[in-house]
Amino acid sequence: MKRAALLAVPLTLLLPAVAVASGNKHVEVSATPRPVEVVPLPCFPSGKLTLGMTNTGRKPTIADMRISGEPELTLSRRQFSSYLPVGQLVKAPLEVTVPRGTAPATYGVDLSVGREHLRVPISVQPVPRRDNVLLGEQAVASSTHGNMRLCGGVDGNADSAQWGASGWHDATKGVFPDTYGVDFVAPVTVGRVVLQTLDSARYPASVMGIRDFDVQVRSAGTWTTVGEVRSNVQGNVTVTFAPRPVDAVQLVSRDSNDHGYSRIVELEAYSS
Ligand SMILES: [Ca+2]
Repeated sequence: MKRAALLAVPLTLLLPAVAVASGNKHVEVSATPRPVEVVPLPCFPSGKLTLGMTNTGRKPTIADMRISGEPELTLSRRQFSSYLPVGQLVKAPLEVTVPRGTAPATYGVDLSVGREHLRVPISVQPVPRRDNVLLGEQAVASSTHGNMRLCGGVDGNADSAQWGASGWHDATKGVFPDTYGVDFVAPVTVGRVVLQTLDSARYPASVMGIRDFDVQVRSAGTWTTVGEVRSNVQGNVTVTFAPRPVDAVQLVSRDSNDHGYSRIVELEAYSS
C-alpha cells in the first residue's frame, strides 16, 4: 500500500531539492509550490506549502527540519521532525500567514536540515476585489469542533464534497443555538446572505444540513435579525433584506436535520 501511495506522488513534489549530507544522513529537502502566494486576510485560503524530506541514504534515519522566516510571517510550525525510511518522501504541511495590511512584496521561509538550507519565496499579494464580503475575513464562532477549521466557512470553497477540508461545524453536539459569522474591521454594506450547508450525495442537506436558522447583522453593537428560515432541506439558501451598513454578520443555527451539529460548507454575504 505504501508503495502505491508513493507512486501517486507527482514528481513535481520532489523538485527542486537539495541533497543534504549530515554525518551518515542523506536527506533531500523539498517544498511546493514555489513561490507561495499569501493574501493578507485572516481566513483567505492562501499560504499553504507542503514540506518534504526524502532519505536518499541506505539506512533509515531521523531528520529535523528547522523552519524560520521574516518577522512579518506567521508560520504554523517551526520544526518538522520525522523518522525517514529509505527512499520514501515524508511530507508535512506548513501554513504561512501575514497580518492584514502587509505590503505586497516577496519574503522568504528558510528550511534547514543540518547545514543545508532551502529558501522558499513567499509572495504577499494585494487583497483581491471580492463580491462576497465574507471571503477571507475573520470568522467568529460560538465553538468549533476539533476536526474542523474556524475559517472553513469563509474560505471560498462551497463544495460539499470537500467538506472535511473546507467546512465548519460546532463542537456542541445536540446543543443549539450555534453561531458562525464574520466581524468586519470597518462597516460593510450587506443585503444578501447565502448559506451553503452540507449537501453531498452521501450527506444530503435533508439529513445532515442546517434546518432552522436566523441571519443577523450587527450595527453599533446591536444585533438585528434580518431573516428566519425554518424546516430547510436545501443545500443552498439565500436570504435577502434591505441593504445596510453592518459591522458583523452571523448565522444563528437553531437546529439541524440530524439534531447534531450545525454544518456550514460556506457562508457568503453580498451588498445586494
Ligand atoms: Ca468552505
